[in-house]
Amino acid sequence: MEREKAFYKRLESKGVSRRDFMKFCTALTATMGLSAAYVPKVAEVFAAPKQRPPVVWLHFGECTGCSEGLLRSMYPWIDELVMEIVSVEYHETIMAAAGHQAEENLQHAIEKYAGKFICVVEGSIATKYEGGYGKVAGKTFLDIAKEVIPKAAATICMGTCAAYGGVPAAAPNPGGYKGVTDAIGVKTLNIPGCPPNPINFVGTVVNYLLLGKLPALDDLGRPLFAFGKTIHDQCPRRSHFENDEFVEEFGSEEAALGYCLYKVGCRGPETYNNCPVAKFNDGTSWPVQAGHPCIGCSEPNFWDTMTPFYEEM
Ligand code: FSX
Ligand code: SF4
Ligand code: F3S
Repeated sequence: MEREKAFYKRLESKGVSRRDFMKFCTALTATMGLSAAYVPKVAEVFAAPKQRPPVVWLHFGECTGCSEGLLRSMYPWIDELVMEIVSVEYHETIMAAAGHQAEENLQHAIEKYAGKFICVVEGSIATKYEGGYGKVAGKTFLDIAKEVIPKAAATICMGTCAAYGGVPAAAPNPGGYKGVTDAIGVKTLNIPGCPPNPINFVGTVVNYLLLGKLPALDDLGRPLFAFGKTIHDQCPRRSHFENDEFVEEFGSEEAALGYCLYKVGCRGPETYNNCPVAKFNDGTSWPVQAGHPCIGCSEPNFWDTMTPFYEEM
C-alpha cells in the first residue's frame, strides 16, 4: 500500500494523474490482448512490482531511434514507468558513466546477474572481417554479443536492425551486418519496427512480470499479440481498397479524401504489425493515418525487399 502511494505521488510530481496512468494501463492491456479484467493487475505491476529484472541494454549498428522512441516519443513519462519495472544496469545512451567506468559497469553487471538478466539489443552486428565494421571500446560488436548474450536469461531485440539486420544490412552490406540470431545463433524475442513501437516492448516485459513467461511468438520470434495481423487487415482505409478508391498522387483530392495508399507504395498487405491500433505518440497517429504509405519497416530485409518505396509492387 505504502509503495503504491509513493508510486502515485511520484507520477503526480511529473504531472501524471492516476486517471492518465489508468488510461495508459487500459491501452497497454488491450495491446497485450488481455481482457479488461487485467487492467488493475497491469497497474499493480508498475505500482508495486514484485521483482525488477536486471537489464543490460546493448547498442550495435543502428540509429538509436529505438531507444529514442522508448524514452521520448510516447507518453512523456513512459521512461519512468520502464524504470519502475526493470533495473537498467547498463545502457550506453542514458547511463552517466563513460570510458573505462562504463566498461567496468558492463562486466560487473554480466557477472553479478549471470543467467538472470534480460539483454536488450538495438542494432545489427557486423560479421565480415572478424566483425571489423563495428566496435565499441575497441571490441567488435560480434565479440561483445558472443560474450554478453549467452549469459542472459532472455534476449529481446528492439527494432528491425537487431532482429533481422535492418538498415545496416541493406545491400550491398559490405560489413556483413546481421541480426542477432543470424550472427551468433542465439534465439531472441524480436520486436521489429524502424523504430519499433515502445508499447510492444513494455507489453512484452509486463507480460513476463504478470504471467511469469514471455508472450507467445510467431516463427520470426515476434510476439503474436503485436505482430499477429497485417497492417492491411487492421487499416481504417481498407474499405477504400475494397472499393478501388486509391491515391495515385500525393497532395491530390484522393489523398485529402483519405483513400487507400496502395498505388503510392503501401506495403500494409505484407507487413505484420499493430500500428493501426497501438499508434504512436500517445495514440496520436501512425504512418497511414498521417497520409504516408506503410514501408514495411518491421519486416525482415524491408530495405531491400520493400524498395523502391512509393511505387506499387
Ligand atoms: Fe534500427 Fe534502432 Fe531503425 Fe534506428 O536502434 S530499427 S535504424 S529506428 O534505431 O535499430
Ligand atoms: Fe492496405 Fe495500405 Fe490501403 Fe491501408 S492504405 S488499406 S494498409 S494498402
Ligand atoms: Fe512501420 Fe508500416 Fe507501422 S512503416 S511504423 S510497420 S505502418
